[in-house]
Amino acid sequence: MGNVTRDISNDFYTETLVIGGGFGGTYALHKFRQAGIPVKLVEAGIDFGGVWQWNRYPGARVDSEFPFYQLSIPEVYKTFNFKERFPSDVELRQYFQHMDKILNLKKDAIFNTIVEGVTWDGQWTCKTKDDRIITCKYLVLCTGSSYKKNFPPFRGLEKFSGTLIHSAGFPEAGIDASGKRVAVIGNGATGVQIIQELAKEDCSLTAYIRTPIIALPMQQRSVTTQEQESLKSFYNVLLKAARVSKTGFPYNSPAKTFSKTSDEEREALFEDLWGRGGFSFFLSNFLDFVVDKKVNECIYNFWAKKTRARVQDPVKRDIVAPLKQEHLFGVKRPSLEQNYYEAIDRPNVELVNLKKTPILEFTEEGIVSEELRKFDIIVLATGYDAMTGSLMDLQIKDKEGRPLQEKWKGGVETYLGLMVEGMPNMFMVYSPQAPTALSNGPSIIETQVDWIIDAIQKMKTEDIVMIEPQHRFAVQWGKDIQDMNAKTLYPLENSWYMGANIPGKVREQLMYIGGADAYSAAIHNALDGWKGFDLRRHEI
Ligand code: NA7
Repeated sequence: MGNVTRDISNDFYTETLVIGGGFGGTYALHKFRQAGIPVKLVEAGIDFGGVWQWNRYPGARVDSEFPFYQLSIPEVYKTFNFKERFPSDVELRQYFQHMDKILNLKKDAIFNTIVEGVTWDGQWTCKTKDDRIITCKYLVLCTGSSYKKNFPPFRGLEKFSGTLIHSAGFPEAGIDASGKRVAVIGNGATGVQIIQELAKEDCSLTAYIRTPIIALPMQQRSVTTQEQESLKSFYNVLLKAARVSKTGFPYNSPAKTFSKTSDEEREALFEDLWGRGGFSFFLSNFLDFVVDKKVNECIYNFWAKKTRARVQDPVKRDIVAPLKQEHLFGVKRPSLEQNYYEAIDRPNVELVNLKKTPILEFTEEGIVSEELRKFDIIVLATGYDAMTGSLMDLQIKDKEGRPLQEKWKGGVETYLGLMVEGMPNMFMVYSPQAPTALSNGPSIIETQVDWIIDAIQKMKTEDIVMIEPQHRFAVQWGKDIQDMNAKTLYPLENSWYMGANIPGKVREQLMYIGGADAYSAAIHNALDGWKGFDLRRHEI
């Protein structure tokens, strides 16, 4: 048999290749173009939007509040108005379409393109699933934290003959739940939104709950065009304030420490934060809840008191908001809800407490826990192989040919959450060992992308053709994170922050927990004088 010749007509070289077209990718594409650095973007989906392209489940919306969940690109924000304080997936897709229209991003983007195979031989070579080859000098991975779906290894999953659907796999047309028996497994940020939406429909809904989420009142509201227009002259300042804050939300932090406040002062603070809605109760609360169990319990008790009052059914009440604290507050991601606790109280909703009756197997007809329940539709709101899954799927090998999977077998190792040793000129955005999920997405993305562009500009000015992190510095970056983590309560909860939601994944803190402000200072300090980098200059 002769050699099959590859069609090379779609192969190309670009100085910079950006992989992923969500907030990170679109911002990178825009900024690289602005900086005059040639760039192309490839995206697995059909359009820009990242998670908002994939997440079309009933009730999908973001937990980050207006006006902070947008990019600080004046020509885009001046010409777009959101409708709600917490925009829906539909609105977010409209935002991306608008951004594309204003910036003409599609000119440099290729969709329906999955990269699987990335190697280095003096430049990066990326192979696509449909057998194209793209080579580049700089590679920017904007593949997101929540891309690789988690299908837990339930026994017999494949046997189910009804509709089995992951929350990130809903069809554009949605599903018709009317008159159907529907199961939702999981009550993370996604499960909460699906459950509170489906419960209103004429369906019989069963929610399988393992760890009850600590959900906070969203306090959704409409935002008028007039309100936005009058605020727009301050967006520049507000979005900048977001970037230099600890979490990407420039909320107030309480001035006093917990031990210095009276019971009355605490109660007043809690009431105030509760009323503000959004993440205020989480991010403006006594910060020592992350390290001190007593503080954590006090906050939990307030939450439980408020939440239990909303659930009439005593059995359901004890499942979703147990009186005695079983889970720590805020070290596993809290979520925002609109009417979740009223929704689960409805007679068409049944809760299955998986702590008492775990899922044993799936059958053709449904799910067996202590008994078989039959379903027409099963929704897996079971989350993602977060933070590292999308990077591993790229099948990247370092300059010695070692796959990333092997390099990170014993745990993630990055420098500054931006680069990996042995992978020159390759940058990551919204990445592990950066503040990522502990901060507002667009804010931390802008910090990272701007740093990458600064680094490349500096390379060009100084005649440097290649940068890569030094081993010692990368090891230290990870060690500092894990050392800091060990002093907190994060290790005590099974969260995806800790990689604990995927069987076999190394249990370690995947986020930089020192705050986005400290992170920004650290990465800029490293860039100043190239601390921790090996450099290769142009040979003269
Ligand atoms: P999450 O936050 O990972 O939530 C997944 C949910 O699925 C959570 O309630 C899990 O329970 C549950 N789950 C996962 N595996 C199982 C098994 N094997 N059995 C029973 N229940 C299971 O994903 P989301 O999609 O909700 O949110 C992801 C992020 O998107 C979110 O944080 C925001 O950043 C937006 P567990 O808690 O592990 O007991």
